[in-house]
Amino acid sequence: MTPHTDRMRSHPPDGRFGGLWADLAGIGRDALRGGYARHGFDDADLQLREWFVEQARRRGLDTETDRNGNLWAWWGSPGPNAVVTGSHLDSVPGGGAFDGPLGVVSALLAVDELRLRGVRPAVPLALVCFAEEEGGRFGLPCLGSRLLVGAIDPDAARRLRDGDGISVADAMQRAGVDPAGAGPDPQRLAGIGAFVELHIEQGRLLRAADPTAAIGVGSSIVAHGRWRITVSGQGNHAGTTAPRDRHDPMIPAAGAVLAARRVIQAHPGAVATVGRLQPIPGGTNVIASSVDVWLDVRHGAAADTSALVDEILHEARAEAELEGCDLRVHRESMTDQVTFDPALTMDLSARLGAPAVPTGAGHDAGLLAPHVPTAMLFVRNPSGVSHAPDEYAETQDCLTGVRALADTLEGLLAPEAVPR
Ligand code: HGY
Ligand code: MN
Ligand code: MN
Repeated sequence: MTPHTDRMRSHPPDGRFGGLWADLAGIGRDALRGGYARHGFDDADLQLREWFVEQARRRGLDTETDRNGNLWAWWGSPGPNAVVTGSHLDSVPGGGAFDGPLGVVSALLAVDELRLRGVRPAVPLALVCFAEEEGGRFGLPCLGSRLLVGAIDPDAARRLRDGDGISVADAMQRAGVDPAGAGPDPQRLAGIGAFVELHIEQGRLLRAADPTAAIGVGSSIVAHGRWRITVSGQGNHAGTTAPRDRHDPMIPAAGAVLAARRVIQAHPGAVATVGRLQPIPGGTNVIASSVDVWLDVRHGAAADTSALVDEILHEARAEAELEGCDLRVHRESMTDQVTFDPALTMDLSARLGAPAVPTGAGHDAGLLAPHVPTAMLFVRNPSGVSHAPDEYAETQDCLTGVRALADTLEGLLAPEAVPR
């Protein structure tokens, strides 16, 4: 395999990246928040899926939607030791353009690149778009990959509802996927020989590792989870209720927000966030009767994350006690720490001349990693900002990412790479 940099000269940067990127630019724009609102099985997602199927068709790839609503495109008939690459098409509310779609566009262009190089895969190559990775609609991240690997009870998944009360089952049905069939897909999982997800980097660890690196290789994902805290008090009039007569659930809610910050300042490397808070009834001149607060906490392994949550809840409960409010907690998701395949990671880091870096962002690759040899490639994100409209990667770096992905896939597709 010639060094990665030489290969970049073998095929000059092409405009197809710009063309595919332009196809997506107008789909699912979030008029209220800026950026994008593309959520599992909603209209924008269905439009993106149609686009992907058309792009796959143009490349002679056979597409299928699996029992969990994940979308696949095959070069070669599905079979054992398949090399799989892809990511997701959905976004967080008001999300950026790159988180997810960059991995899908790069996978399509990597197929083009492999064909330009005359690569004839020794095993099948599949592109995949996992369903509802962000959990932006139904509250559970990596819904499609969790179902695939059996990391969630299918009935519990079907019952999840969005803000309008639409269930996952209804949304899947509307998208043409029979919800009754959702659940673990051991045969499909067993057929995967390796999974590689290319993703825009989120955060600044790649820059810290090597400010000149356009590409990084994922080494691990920190444990991360989501908790819904419901505080109940006494709704009342904002103008006529004296402080001593108040049972205002917003006070313990505020306690949770401030405790999250205090706790992570005490634990280097930890992060805890309240980005979503929903008071009922939500009137300006009304003391709320209850409030839902969502906590996103990430640190070390699952036990470390849970210990931080306990600290935060301890402080919020103390505030609830003082305010005469009731506080209840529901854990919505927990994903333990994941280390990507060490041999694959080391090989890619050497082959691509790219530093191996950890990440605090969850990915479908994190769900597959315990089951199949899995790697991640990160494309430089100059600001590190993600989950926001100004998430950005330079086109040149994206093209370098396509070539790095093509190099990676070429190595995995070669006859000598196929385990006997
Ligand atoms: O939340 C995450 O880390 C991912 O973007 N789903
Ligand atoms: Mn994301
Ligand atoms: Mn993502």
